[in-house]
Amino acid sequence: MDILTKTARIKIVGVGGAGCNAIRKLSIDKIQDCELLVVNTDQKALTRSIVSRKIHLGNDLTGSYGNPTTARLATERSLEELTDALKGAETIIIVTGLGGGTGSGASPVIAKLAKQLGAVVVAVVTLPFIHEGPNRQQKAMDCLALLEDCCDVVLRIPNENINVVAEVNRLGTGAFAVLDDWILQGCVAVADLFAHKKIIQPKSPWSEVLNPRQRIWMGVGTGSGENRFVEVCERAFRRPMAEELKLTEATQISYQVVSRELTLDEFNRLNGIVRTMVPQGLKIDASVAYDEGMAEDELRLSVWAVGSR
Ligand SMILES: Nc1nc2c(ncn2[C@@H]2O[C@H](COP(=O)(O)OP(=O)(O)OP(=O)(O)O)[C@@H](O)[C@H]2O)c(=O)[nH]1
Ligand SMILES: [Mg+2]
Repeated sequence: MDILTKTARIKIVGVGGAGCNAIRKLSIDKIQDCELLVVNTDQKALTRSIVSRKIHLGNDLTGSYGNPTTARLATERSLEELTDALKGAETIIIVTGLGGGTGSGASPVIAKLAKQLGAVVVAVVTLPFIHEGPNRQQKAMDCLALLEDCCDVVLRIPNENINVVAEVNRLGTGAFAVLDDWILQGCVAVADLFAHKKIIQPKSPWSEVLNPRQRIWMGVGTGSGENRFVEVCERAFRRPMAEELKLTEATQISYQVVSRELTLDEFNRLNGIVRTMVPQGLKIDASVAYDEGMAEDELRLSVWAVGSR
């Protein structure tokens, strides 16, 4: 059976080369409630993808040759197929690397369609390395403006940030492998906001906390074993994925903790550690969700802080 014929609440769409690569690992690490789709103008790249549901944008193309307009037109020719694949989802996460032709040209068309289909639309995008040059930067900025017009949330991840995260400065495919992993963690964090049956609900729904033009600080930490509570906090706070503001400038902070099970004592312990890591007096909204797919001693934390521009 085609997995997309039974409707998942969350659909994750990898767009273009980077987007398709980044969600590849998700098809192995399976996120609860999610289905995957890859779309590209480049047929060859699609063939290589291990994600089973694929759409070749424009049908007859072998790539966009770096031109977002070519990709936009190709995507408009594939609207029917895209509608079929995306309809019924409550949340659609669009994952792409901005700066090339396909991701930058196709993503806004897909985001608009997703919105028309009634979904909550989240874009998880990377911004080019500085060394990729002004041409790619400009294409990324143009696309970002379009995405901010039609998405509910845009998580912007600057590629440059990985120099802080990776132990060594890497270029080329080494850097991209680290980035792929990072984007994946961003997707998981977004999916966590929506996917699970929450044991503790956030006081404010995410839609009141996040909007596409807000500055976002976001960090993710996973950990296991005895020391997991400290570990997840250190990872999430020391190496944020997006850091468009300082925590001291945040108007609100919310965090999601996901585990197989969590006792009240454990939750209080985690909450206590989080409180030592954020500026005093800041409003903190916490939510807890269970994921049966996780190991008993495994924990995942995502922290979101927001501030106006
Ligand atoms: N995470 C990740 N980022 C990548 C990868 N390859 C390229 N990038 C980044 O993503 C941006 C877009 O590149 P691609 O995804 O190759 O481009 P595309 O969207 O397929 O567009 P065209 O190939 O020009 O049609 C680049 O400017 C890089 O910053 C990758 O394998 N993984
Ligand atoms: Mg490509």
